[in-house]
Amino acid sequence: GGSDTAKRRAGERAAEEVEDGFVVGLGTGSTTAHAIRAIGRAVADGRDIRAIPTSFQSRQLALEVSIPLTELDAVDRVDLAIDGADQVVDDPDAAARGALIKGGGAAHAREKLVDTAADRFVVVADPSKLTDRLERSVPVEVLPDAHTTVADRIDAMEGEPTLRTAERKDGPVVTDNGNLVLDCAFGRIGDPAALAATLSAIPGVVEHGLFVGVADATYIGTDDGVEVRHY
Ligand code: DER
Repeated sequence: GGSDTAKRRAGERAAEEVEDGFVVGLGTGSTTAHAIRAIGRAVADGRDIRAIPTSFQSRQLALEVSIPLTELDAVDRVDLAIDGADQVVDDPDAAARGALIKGGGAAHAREKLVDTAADRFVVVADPSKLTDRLERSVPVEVLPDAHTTVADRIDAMEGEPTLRTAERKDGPVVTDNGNLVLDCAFGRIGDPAALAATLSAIPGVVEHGLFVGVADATYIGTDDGVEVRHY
């Protein structure tokens, strides 16, 4: 992935949007981790901020930096969500500008829930995530019983499904929700909205990593600054 300096600049710039009294959705991954640490510093300075984590990892880090935690069913609104991405469409002329592929960390089900529940959702990324067309594999979280039936449907759609295997555990990655992940290679995705709708309709699919039309902005960290894209 990109440089840690770039990731840190993006995360810290997004954290500057957090105001006193905010409820903030905390995404998952190494770039958002910088935002979480910055929010921890704001809390230490006396800011009144509550956070809703999107994974075991983001909850652990929020606890580590003492950000008070809450849940969706305990708040009236989520003011801002900050999250990373694996790919961001950055072609100014693309209809899918701002579309994302997420799920590299297998946290995309709760991420999409919190990111879309927020009044404003900003992405934090380094330049290596930018693309003119989405083309990475799309992570699809599936009920464990459904991994073969969903794989068959993905095969029939010219997608190449691979059950995500764990590194230091025998067998597959198991998500925070107790499900499995199929990484589905469709090649270059011309119409992410259409593919997103098709994937969502497959029985056994819990959530997929196509985030289309949900991001409000992306902060792109570089080695000497931060760029912002508004959608
Ligand atoms: O899983 C996700 O969607 C994460 O946001 C992730 O893919 C981005 O992780 P990174 O910031 O460590 O690249």
